[in-house]
Amino acid sequence: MEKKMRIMTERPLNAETPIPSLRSWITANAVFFDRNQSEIPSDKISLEEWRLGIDGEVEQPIEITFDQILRMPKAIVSNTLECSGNGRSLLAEKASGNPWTIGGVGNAVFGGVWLKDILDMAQPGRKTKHVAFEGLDKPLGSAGVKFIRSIPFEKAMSSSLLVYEMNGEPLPLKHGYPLRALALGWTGANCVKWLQRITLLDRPYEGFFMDKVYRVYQKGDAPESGNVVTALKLKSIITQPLPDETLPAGPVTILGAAYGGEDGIGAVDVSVDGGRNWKPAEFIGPHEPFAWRQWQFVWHVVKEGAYRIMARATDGKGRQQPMNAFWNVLGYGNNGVQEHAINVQIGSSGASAAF
Ligand SMILES: Nc1nc2c(c(=O)[nH]1)N[C@H]1C(S)=C(S)[C@@H](COP(=O)(O)O)O[C@H]1N2
Ligand SMILES: [Mo]
Repeated sequence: MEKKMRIMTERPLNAETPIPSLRSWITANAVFFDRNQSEIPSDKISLEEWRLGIDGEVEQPIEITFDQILRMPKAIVSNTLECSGNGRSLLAEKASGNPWTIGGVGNAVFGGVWLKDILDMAQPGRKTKHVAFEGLDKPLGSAGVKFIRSIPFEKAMSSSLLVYEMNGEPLPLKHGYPLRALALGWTGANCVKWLQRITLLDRPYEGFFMDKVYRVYQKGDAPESGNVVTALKLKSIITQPLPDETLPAGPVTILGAAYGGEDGIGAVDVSVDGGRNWKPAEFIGPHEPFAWRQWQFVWHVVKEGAYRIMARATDGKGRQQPMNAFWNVLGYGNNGVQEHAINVQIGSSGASAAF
């Protein structure tokens, strides 16, 4: 089976995971999607010289060595990471940005330390509201803006990690070696790679990557007026069959993955008739907070023809995935059931639709 990344841009490197590689609970590092605003740093980073600085609204600014981090209590957490713009190319109305289909997402087991344990070492001050992360990557383009992002102090202290391991390997260079931030259940943009400095602030960080992008806004509105993209939105993707595949009649195992960031997944329902009738899918594989759930639905198809398959997720609180995406200028958070439907052909192509 073809398992090559679909490269959207080479410089910076933006590439999506091939659909067959999304059929596993763990997404292998070699095919885990790549999303970069800047140049990936050189692999010459020396762990001896590397330091993580923590400053800003703290009682005690500190510099931590990599060795100190390795000696701290360890956290191992599985987390589904998705780019805010994943699914953008499937929107009915065009939105600007990388043309992701469904492969701007992956699930990995990360090893590292709780961010709280690191921040506590610097003794956060009372005024702290946000935590800003800065990476080693050098900006591309004339604007020369560094990728700096901040998350609320509460999120940083409750459910965020600094990770140095991914799926049992040292964090690969492309994914932020030697250390990256991971705001569990939040989109990739909140998870700064090649981390070198953390600054505690009394307000959100102000800068291009906070104010102009990763904001949900409509045409004619100022980007700053929109909400910042945070948690993953409830969604289900279909990973088997592939879109527009032709299959013989007989049993077809429909596979997919459903994820909902912080609220988990309660159920997935499948329709093979364009949304008229729905039947529950069955979950397969591990079930962990912050990680997607793989599901399957065995479809016994006897009649040749064209079919439209849809999947709809329900979260742990009973809320359902919307039938249609909420459109916005930068095409973030496409979680529409309709947008993620696929068409397949059963039997010889050319046979007409059964409905
Ligand atoms: N330093 C740095 N961190 C970054 C980025 C970046 O360009 N520079 N891109 C962000 C975005 S938009 C996403 S979706 C994720 C992608 O992580 P991955 O390439 O490991 O899949 O990293 C985030 N962290
Ligand atoms: Mo992203």
